Amino acid sequence: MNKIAFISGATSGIGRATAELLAANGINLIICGRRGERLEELQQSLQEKVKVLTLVFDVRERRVVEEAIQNLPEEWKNIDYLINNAGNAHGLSPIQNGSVDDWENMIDGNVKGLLYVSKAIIPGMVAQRGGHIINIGSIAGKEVYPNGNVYCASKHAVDALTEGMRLDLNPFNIKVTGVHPGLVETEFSLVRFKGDAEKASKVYQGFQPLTATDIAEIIWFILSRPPHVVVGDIVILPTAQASATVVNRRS
Ligand code: NDP
Ligand code: 8X3
Repeated sequence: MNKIAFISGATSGIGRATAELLAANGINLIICGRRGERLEELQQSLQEKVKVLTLVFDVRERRVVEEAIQNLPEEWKNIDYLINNAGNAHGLSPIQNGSVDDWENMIDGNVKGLLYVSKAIIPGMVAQRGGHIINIGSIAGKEVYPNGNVYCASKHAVDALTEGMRLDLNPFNIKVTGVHPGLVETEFSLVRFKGDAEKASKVYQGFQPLTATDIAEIIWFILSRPPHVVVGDIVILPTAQASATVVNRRS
């Protein structure tokens, strides 16, 4: 079997675009998310090119994640690439007004979920003495912006875990990369603002944001480097964005 990539959060945005680009490059895929119908549609559209396995789970459910990965069919067990992409922001409020449910959602999904998936997949990479883990962080993991508090904290944790993984997995020839995008137009803001499409669209007004495909192309570039090269850490911004808070908007 050709190389296998495991992509969490493949039902939308960056994860979906990455699945499409990896399939175009002959990489077999394990695609995950909570929305099973979307995973099936994606499987249908990619399976002429590569083998595609779908796993429907919520990354916050530790036992479900463990069981799904432990029970992978034998031919799917040797995962070469892990793209830890599942995650979202929930809310944008000053800390004193924040919702504890939103906080738990972000910490449980963006941090603990990433750990549950990694914990289940890393032993196979250690046994193979190889593999590549890409953690999708954010500019919010490099800087803190007003009202971003807990989302920023969750992405700072992803940044620290990426460094920790690179250090600990170094003896086993496992590559670890942190990919940190700025503003990418996906369903991200729709989720952050709980389905308020007008509020979400304003985030991307007056400048040209990144697309999910822009990030997928960077991910494929990183994965396709020769064995002796690893991109450790990369921040990708729209040209109009200079920092988490400075965006050159026309209006
Ligand atoms: P989308 O909302 O379009 O996609 C998020 C994906 O994550 C979906 O496939 C969703 O699947 C999955 N997901 C979210 N929560 C869970 C969960 N609890 N269990 C399983 N899957 C989950 O947003 P993006 O594509 O933009 O986001 C992808 C990653 O990129 C996230 O980690 C985000 O923080 C990061 N990022 C995004 C930026 C942006 O500006 N858009 C910038 C920087 C980083 P489903 O709902 O089907 O479960
Ligand atoms: C997503 C980018 O700036 O909305 O991580 O936090 S931002």
